[in-house]
Amino acid sequence: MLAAAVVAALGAPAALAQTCPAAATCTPGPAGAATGAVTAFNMGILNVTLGSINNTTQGQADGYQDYSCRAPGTTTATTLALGQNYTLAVRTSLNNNETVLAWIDYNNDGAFDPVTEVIMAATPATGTGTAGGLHTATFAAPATARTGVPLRLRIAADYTNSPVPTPCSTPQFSQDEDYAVTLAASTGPPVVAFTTNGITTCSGCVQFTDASQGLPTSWVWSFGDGTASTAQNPSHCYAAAGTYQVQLTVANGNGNAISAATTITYTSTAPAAAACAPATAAYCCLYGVVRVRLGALDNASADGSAGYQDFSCTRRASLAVGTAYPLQVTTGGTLPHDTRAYLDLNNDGAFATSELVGQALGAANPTFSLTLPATTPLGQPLRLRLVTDYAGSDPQPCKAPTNGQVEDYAVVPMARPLATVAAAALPGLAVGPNPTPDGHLRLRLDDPAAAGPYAAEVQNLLGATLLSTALRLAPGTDATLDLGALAPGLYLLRLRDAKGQVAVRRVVRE
Ligand SMILES: [Ca+2]
Ligand SMILES: [Ca+2]
Ligand SMILES: [Ca+2]
Repeated sequence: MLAAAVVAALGAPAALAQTCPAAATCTPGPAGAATGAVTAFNMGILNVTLGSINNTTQGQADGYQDYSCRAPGTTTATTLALGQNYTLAVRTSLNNNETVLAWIDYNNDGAFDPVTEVIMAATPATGTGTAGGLHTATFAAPATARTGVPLRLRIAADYTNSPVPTPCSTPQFSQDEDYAVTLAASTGPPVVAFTTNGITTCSGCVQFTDASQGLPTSWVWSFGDGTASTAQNPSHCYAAAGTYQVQLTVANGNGNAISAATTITYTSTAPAAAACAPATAAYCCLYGVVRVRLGALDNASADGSAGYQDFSCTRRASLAVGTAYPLQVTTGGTLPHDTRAYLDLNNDGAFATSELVGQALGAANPTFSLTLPATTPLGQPLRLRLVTDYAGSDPQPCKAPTNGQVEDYAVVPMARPLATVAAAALPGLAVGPNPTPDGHLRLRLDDPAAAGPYAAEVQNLLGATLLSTALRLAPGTDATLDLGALAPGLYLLRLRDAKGQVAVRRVVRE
């Protein structure tokens, strides 16, 4: 121990300086040894880039390749700074999908720790066509990693249907390659950044995660409500609904940096919590909900592979009561689905049979018509639940889908906008006195063609119906309405004739 410490303190003589990474404790074999000839599948690692590494090679037929021990300045070694983000890009064959993983032997012991030394977790290819076969991952070397010596970078690739590669496994169809990475201490001030688990919260609590580069050693979070934290990754709960500006200040031995403000919105109006959250039992075959459109809401999401998803806090549609809206559900893949939509109209967290608002059995991509009853209380968000599963599955609001998915959204009932009603209808109708001091209104019709029975409703500006009656309009005979029970204010008088045509007048009760 003492001798080793002395050697480390003195440094190794320059002539003996390590120019290659520590020998690997394991070496993957070439693909095909167990399964016979696999060259026809054309898999393999064809190009690797990281820092100054840019190495284009042949694929699987090369077998395991150790490119790590080359002269400095070659395209198979690079120097990176601790704590800074770098992106490793690995291109594999276009012919077959491959899974790629990568590790750096940060402590230079020749072995790859599957947790602390992984820099690319199992990553499928992105891109199509000539951009296909590309695997990327961004990572930052930890403060504890060895600096100043070449460290072994191992990249493992194999067919997606083969077992996920480990640092020591021999691939069935693809290839492993090793490179060299030398780490250097971080020399500049930190670059500040952070993420959250959502900038809109309905619980009031937000998880903040530091994403700064340059290995900061101190953190000061200002949550915008007069409180602060010096934790690296704090969780914070706001006491009152509102919007808050959050800033993070980080520092290391070389300086500090202050983030721009991120706005957090705490909305305390949320649908009642759902009584059940059905998980997908056995996702399969691209079943699920991948897009929902309703009013101004348009939400793309993962299919049933993501299981139950609750979007009811952040994904809301404001809908006017008494108005029909198309609810478009895009189902995953091309197979037919059974889909049902429920709206928790009484906001009790449960979905009664009477709250089924649409269903489509044995169909892909259904569109439902959703109309909120005119009596729906305004402003309170209601939970909209979509359940979808394979055709013949008879999905239910609290039944776990076999292959499909349950997703929740929120619908916010709003007053019917004036623009949607025919204010110019019934030009021959006079309503007075308006304003009315005692609530009595006379309705006088000059147009004989418009004579007949009418349904009359008086609504407040929130769309709630306060008075509903039937009356007959005819020239020479005034109809009367009594608004005497209403509070002073502005109201809408809606008159609907036998054909369903609607006329609206604004009336003021003094
Ligand atoms: Ca290769
Ligand atoms: Ca190691
Ligand atoms: Ca209910």
